[in-house]
Amino acid sequence: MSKQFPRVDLILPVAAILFLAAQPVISARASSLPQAGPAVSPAATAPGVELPCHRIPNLPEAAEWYFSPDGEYLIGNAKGPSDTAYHVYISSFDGQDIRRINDKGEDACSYFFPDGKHVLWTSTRDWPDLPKGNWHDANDYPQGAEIYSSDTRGGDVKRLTNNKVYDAECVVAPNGQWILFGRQIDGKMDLWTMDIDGSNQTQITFTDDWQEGGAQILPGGETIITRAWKRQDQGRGRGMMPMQIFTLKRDGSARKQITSDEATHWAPYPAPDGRHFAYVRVLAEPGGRLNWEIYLRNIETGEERRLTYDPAFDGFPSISADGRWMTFSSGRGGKPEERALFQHIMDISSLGVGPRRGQTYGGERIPSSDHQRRSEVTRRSGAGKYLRSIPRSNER
Ligand SMILES: [Ca+2]
Ligand SMILES: [Ca+2]
Repeated sequence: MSKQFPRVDLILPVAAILFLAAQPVISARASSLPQAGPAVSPAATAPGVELPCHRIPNLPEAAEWYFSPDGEYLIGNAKGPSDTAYHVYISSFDGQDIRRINDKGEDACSYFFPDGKHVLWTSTRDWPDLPKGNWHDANDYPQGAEIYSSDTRGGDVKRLTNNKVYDAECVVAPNGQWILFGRQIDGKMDLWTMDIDGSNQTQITFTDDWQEGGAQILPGGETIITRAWKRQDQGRGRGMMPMQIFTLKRDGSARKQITSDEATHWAPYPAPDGRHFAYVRVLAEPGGRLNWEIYLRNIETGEERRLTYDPAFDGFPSISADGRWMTFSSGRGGKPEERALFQHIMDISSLGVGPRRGQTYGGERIPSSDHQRRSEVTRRSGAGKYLRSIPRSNER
């Protein structure tokens, strides 16, 4: 993940987390953040108001979480009291039902299958003798990282990759038929796809200069959104490491650069409307202090709205299938010396990025069955109401 960067990865190896506060986190998926952010317009750093958000109760230090298809649960990395490393956990939306999925090795990126009954995750559990590596340093990614699927209680584990190279940053396609992931060979990161049983592993990017990763799939199921940095920038010191966001088709064709200014554009996550995505921009505040903030951007027009306004790290945004909630990892509210990240949920229902009929980005259509499923997501458990009943984590 990120090199010399603040790390708090999600994937984070234990010790890594400790730094977080002062230096934000980054994860495998998001990996490699630049250290010094590019200049930002004054408007971007002006005080603003956040939508209501709440910290998920009971979860220990956590980062990089994703919603289940029905929005009732989330999956991500956390480090519980008895853990010596970050592991994959599943938590209910309200933090009342928390389970560890794996307890061996060190875990990283995870994701729900659209059936809500299976999950995908990354771990070094089967290579205890390989060097641990560093999830944040692209020059030292854990070569023992493999991708697994299991049920939502950690049973029925199936290993999908088996090699001594880094495999991580994995997501499942909206139709549940294929998996998108990142693999690093000879220091080069590229995107790959495979069937859900691990067969047909296929490389889809072949870019010697750009290092892709942290990719997601748009709701139509045919377009991928990813961030990438240039290999030549990977060794940059405390200056900056520009990152840009691209879209491409699932076979690697039709590559298109979405962002262009000299900034760090990191951790893109598509909204269910197929037209917007959330991402993280690293701001250089007055005095040179870095601040990771989350933005929502229209893919085609480039119109943006800043969603977080907090001096602490805010990153790893992901959005529920109904477009009502965004979860993200943040160091807000903690003591500076703790440097820990915790998982928060923001009510973004007012932004109108939920499922919509008709064409999405690139002329794709969300399959009607999937559209219906996303539209029908409701929180029958009342967890959303519960969450709203606890103090906001951004009350000012
Ligand atoms: Ca591997
Ligand atoms: Ca922030």
